[in-house]
Amino acid sequence: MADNLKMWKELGMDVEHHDQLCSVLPAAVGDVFMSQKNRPEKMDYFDFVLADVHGVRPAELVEFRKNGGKVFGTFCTYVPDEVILAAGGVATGLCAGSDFWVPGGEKVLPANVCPLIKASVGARLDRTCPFFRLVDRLIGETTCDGKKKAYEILAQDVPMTVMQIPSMRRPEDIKAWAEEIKKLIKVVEEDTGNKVTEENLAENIKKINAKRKALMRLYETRKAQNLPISGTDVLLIMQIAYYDDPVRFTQMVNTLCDELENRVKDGVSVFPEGTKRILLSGTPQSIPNWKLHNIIETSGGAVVCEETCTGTRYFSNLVDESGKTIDEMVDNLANRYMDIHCACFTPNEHRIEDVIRLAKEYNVDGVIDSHLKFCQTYDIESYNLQKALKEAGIPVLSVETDYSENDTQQLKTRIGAFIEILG
Ligand code: BJ8
Repeated sequence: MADNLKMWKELGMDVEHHDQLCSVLPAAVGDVFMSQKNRPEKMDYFDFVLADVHGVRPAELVEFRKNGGKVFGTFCTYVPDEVILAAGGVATGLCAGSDFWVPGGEKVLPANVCPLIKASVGARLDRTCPFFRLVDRLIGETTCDGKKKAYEILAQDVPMTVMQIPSMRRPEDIKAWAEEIKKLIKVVEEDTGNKVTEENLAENIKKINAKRKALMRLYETRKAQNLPISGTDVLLIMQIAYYDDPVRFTQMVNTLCDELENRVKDGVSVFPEGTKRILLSGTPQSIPNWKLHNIIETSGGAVVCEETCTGTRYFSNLVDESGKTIDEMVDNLANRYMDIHCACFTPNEHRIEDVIRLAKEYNVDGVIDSHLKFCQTYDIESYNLQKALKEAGIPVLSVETDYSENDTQQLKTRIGAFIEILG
């Protein structure tokens, strides 16, 4: 703790204000995670990372920077970590998930902006998150309007590169995304002083594919009728995926999967029989936003899959590893990343197909489609998604939420009632 304090001060953080966040987190962690029954033993690594979320990993990154390393902060699943790693940099996800940071964002943003954006801006400008303090550069992207405009404000405080993401997926759009990746290569090369070569890019494509494979393996275990792990625990793993060292993280997920696969074989379940299987779709749940999972899993349901960026959208589809030249590898990266089905794209029928396919593969009883308040793209897309799910005979509930506790009681009532009527 004393070491953390020293580090936070050196990072220029507002430690008194940050203390307020530190004082509520342990209770929240206890309520949400430690109260669960029969958790897998190998969750211990992820619990350890969470217990010192503003200490362990920031300390590693501070050390990395002392030795000349560069850290790049990202906000979206579309930004290819492979390129940053190939230049010897470190990528760390920065999307913020706590109401604590929202007032800081509202000092410079309108109140009717999605909480993820407000919290992210607040975390940087209020100096209450070590990750936001230690990044050398932010890599933004033009996904939704709120993010785009917020980046203009953040760019006044920290070096920023914004990638121009297409909003359609025609061949010319994929080509345009490949060009953006090439521009990113130049930026990271300049910042790090290291060249992205065929060798190091190929190596890092393999590294991130291995991470995706580990997460695919984790999700596979959730298809079993007896659930070896809760959705809340998986959500925590997905949140940590955005900022942990990728090689260590992959190893830890695979170790956990060994235990989970044995649990599946032995018929061990963390939920009683009759628990309803829920697929959660929509906007991501950034750390420490565990609200919906917690409500669902304390209301007679179990989240068995997330069609979100803190779920399947993060790891679905591997990058083709056969590229030999930088151009081929960049094309392969562009193809894989353009196959993420975010509601910022139009048309986006593949996302709707994904949700229906996942609902069947995970044998769910119902889908809860969620979006953060003021997220227009996911809110509007919910109409077509609900229509398609109803046509497929899959029960669906649409919910809107934010990071506050104001709607918790109402969500408990609605989600509880929805779970009650499921088969
Ligand atoms: S690929 S979901 S990480 S954009 S919730 S900030 S869209 S107003 S987070 Fe996202 Fe990339 Fe898409 Fe995934 Fe805007 Fe909506 Fe807020 Fe959002």
